[in-house]
Amino acid sequence: MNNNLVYQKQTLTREVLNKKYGHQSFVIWLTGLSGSGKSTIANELNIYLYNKNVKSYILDGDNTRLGINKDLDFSDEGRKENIRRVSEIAKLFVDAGLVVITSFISPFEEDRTNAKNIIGNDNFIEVFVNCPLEICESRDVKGLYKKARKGEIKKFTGIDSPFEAPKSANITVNTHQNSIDECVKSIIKFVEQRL
Ligand code: ADX
Repeated sequence: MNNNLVYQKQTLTREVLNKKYGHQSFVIWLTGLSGSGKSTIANELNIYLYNKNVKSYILDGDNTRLGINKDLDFSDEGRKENIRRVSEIAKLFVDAGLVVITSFISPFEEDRTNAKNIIGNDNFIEVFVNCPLEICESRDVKGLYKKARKGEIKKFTGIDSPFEAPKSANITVNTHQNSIDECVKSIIKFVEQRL
């Protein structure tokens, strides 16, 4: 930590921007296994918000790992740093007046709690995108479960790396039982009152 830093206040604060844009800013944090439907749900939520003239942006694990987080692996430490960095980015976006939809496996309770602390409890809506491993594996959209079973990918979530299901998510959607449309609608119902 550098003690020679002073936080620089700006005139166009989040409050000013929220007023100007006509909506609040916060984070919709999607957590769930690979293949559970996070990215699809994030995309549909984003379109819904766009059509309502709400400024929003998706932070997606695959995309951020191709860029800012390309130096990180899938070890517990790599995931921890991944979630820490994207939480700091999400926090900046909230400051910029946006609704942020994050799509990260974020398998560890401790890292999600850390994310909530960085972003701020009041700005954080945790959504558990629930789907049993067998179903995610049978979908295998990216063919990664197959590779993980063959041992070609190590530390794959659900196979040889754990997923700690959230204990106190604000919303849980079950993508094995309900359509994407139904899941998106139930999330919207919850977040709409926060806009
Ligand atoms: S997290 O665990 O650190 O939150 P993140 O959401 O960023 O993961 O990235 C997950 C994506 O990376 C998956 O959707 C999958 O496409 C890809 N991936 C590659 N290797 C792994 C792995 N070992 N475990 C999980 N996902 C992996």
